[in-house]
Amino acid sequence: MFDRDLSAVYRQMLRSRLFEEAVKLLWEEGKISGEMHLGIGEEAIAAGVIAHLRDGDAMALDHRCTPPLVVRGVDLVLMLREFMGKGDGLCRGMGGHMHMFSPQHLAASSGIVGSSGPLATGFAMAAQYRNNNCLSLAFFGDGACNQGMLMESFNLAVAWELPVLFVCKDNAWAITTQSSHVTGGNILERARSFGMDSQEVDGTDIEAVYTSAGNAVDRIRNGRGPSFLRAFCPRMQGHYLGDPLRRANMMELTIPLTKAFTTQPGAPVAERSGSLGMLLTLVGKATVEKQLTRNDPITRARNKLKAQKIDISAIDKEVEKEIKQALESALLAE
Ligand SMILES: Cc1ncc(C[n+]2csc(CCOP(=O)(O)OP(=O)(O)O)c2C)c(N)n1
Repeated sequence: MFDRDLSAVYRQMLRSRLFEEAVKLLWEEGKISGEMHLGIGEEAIAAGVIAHLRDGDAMALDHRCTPPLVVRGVDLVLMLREFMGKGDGLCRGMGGHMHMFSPQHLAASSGIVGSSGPLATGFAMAAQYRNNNCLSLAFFGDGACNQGMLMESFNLAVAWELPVLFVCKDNAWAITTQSSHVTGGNILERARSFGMDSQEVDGTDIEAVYTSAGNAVDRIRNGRGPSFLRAFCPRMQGHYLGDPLRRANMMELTIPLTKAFTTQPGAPVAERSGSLGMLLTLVGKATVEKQLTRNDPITRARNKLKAQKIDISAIDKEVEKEIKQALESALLAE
């Protein structure tokens, strides 16, 4: 049951979306250098899970850490300054968008895929030792589920009944690799095989995420050990901003691909055909992914609110203003 005003959770989702759209603008203007991984499409997961946290709970995050940090209340200007590599940023400009740390919020992220597992498990061990009824969250992708350190974390968290919620944001991709091509068995069954309470949820449906995460958090706070939540979500901006796979266009690819296929000498024809087939499948999937706006968690939340006759125009305006001001302040400090 959704026991909370959906509009409050929608506000958090929108804050994250508009903030990341501002980040995208800065990146496009060259004010943020290097790779930028956005969590656009993951807002319902961040807002629906984090809504159940209390003071003293911790978050260990991956390279798509912006939505959870925004939702948890980290200062937006400090984040923008950090992304721009400025000395007055959240981590003195030395972390960049992937290595964020806010001691006040007990939140840290890392670009080492899978590392949120051990980090959250270690925090959970400390919480258990202190007996303070706090818990930790680990956010990671489906690609991270093939990392040994994450499996080791599942194992110890179950064996020692640690208060940790493992959240897999499953977008079916790890850069250009489809998870299904490199994953044995089923991720949910894998988590269950450790003896861990494990559920699957549509990560674009805020009510479903909120409810599943709430059940898991209650269970954890009642001392029943860790839980695993697999939340399906779209990867709406590709792996990172400027992702060539996302921009790939069959018209533009035809000439270089034909050239590559016919150039001699080279690999045997069978091998070339296989590679060409694989490439075309990837481009096709990325194109379909680009068009899947019906999976947009923000649109879905708005539709739900509209169906409940809840007017969100005030929220929209307030959030737009908040993000605009954050952007202006971050740029003013130049
Ligand atoms: C230990 C490690 N191996 C490889 C990489 C390179 N890498 C960066 S992101 C990424 C894909 C991660 O996929 P997933 O966990 O599903 O997250 P997504 O990017 O799809 O959200 C990889 C392999 C890395 N950063 N760390």
